[in-house]
Amino acid sequence: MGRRTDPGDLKWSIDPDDCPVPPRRFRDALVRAMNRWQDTGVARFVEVAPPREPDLVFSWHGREHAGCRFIAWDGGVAHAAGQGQTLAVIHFNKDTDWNRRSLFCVALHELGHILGLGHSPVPEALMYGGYDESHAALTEHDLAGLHTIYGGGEGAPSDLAIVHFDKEGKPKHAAPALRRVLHESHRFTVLDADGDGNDDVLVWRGDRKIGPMMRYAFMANARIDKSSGPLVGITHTDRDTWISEAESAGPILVDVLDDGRYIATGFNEKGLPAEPLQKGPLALSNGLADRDGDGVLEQRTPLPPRTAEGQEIVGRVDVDGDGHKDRLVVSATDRGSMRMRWLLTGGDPNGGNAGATITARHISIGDLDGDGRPEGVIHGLVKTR
Ligand SMILES: [Ca+2]
Ligand SMILES: [Ca+2]
Ligand SMILES: [Ca+2]
Ligand SMILES: [Ca+2]
Ligand SMILES: [Zn+2]
Ligand SMILES: [Zn+2]
Repeated sequence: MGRRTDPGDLKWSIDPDDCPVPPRRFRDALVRAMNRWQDTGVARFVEVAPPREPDLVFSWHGREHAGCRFIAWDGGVAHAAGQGQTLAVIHFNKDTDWNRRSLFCVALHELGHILGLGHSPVPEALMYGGYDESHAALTEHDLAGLHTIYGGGEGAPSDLAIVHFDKEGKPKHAAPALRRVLHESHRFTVLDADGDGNDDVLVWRGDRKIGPMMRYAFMANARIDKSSGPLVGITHTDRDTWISEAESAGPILVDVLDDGRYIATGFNEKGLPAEPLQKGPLALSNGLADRDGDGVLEQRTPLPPRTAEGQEIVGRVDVDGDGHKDRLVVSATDRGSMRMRWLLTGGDPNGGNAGATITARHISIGDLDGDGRPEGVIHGLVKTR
């Protein structure tokens, strides 16, 4: 939902007006909840009193009150507002029956919103939508979200690494990895889903189960800015779903039936699949094609990257910063992974000295932060040389 610039120094205070519980009990619950987040090593909370200005104020309100544009409303018990702004607030509903446990659980959950987490689709996660007193601890799902925003945490096979490239074309970590987002049978791609000029990362199910899609959008230095989703019902039990780009039509989601018939859907300005497209010739950059436009794909699964001399997928970006555009060549390995290498041209558009070679389970290239230089999104890095 956004990133705080100050997670390591969050100054907080309590507005005691209308507090319906003993103020000491309220404060204790808040401190215990803040301590849980502080234990992650990412956030640190410091209580302040006037004249020092807080970044976060806890206060009490009736169910309806004006002037509050909250970011998350949790069952009428509380909400967080102002996330990403100078002053964030957590408003507790003074007309709810509170006890020690509910104060703690609600504070713990709302603090997650303040730190930038949205609602999780995972029922056991603290940040699962909807308030429930059984959610009294940070789970691995909540931590994965926190570490995706601020860095840290342990690497896992389901991470997507975000890299940029050094002067030899070797990948270097550019930003925190997207932690634990690519589970077995998930697919991902990098493209500009909403047309704002920055590429996004899309993740969806690839195993013919009804499943959600997530979209991750990025800011300067390829750090995650916001995620959208889960968008449910993007994939279907009877179809195979791919997302790729057509030269003139931009990003397209294609649902393919076993006989090759398909539905192609374009994306809207919010980066979501919108209206089905008219039948017509289709050729996507991943190889899917209905060249005669009869509504049946001649090529219904993506082509593996060509071997031999390889397939140039992103030509014409200057990786090593010498002012000359370089060539990216990808090929499939015989072990089902991808190999990617840079040819640093030094000005000769057809030549090029071999830069680094990267082998990974899957690599997708784009410009996540719109600075004109490519980032790589890498799943399952095998080796670099
Ligand atoms: Ca975008
Ligand atoms: Ca056809
Ligand atoms: Ca160059
Ligand atoms: Ca970039
Ligand atoms: Zn409010
Ligand atoms: Zn919530």
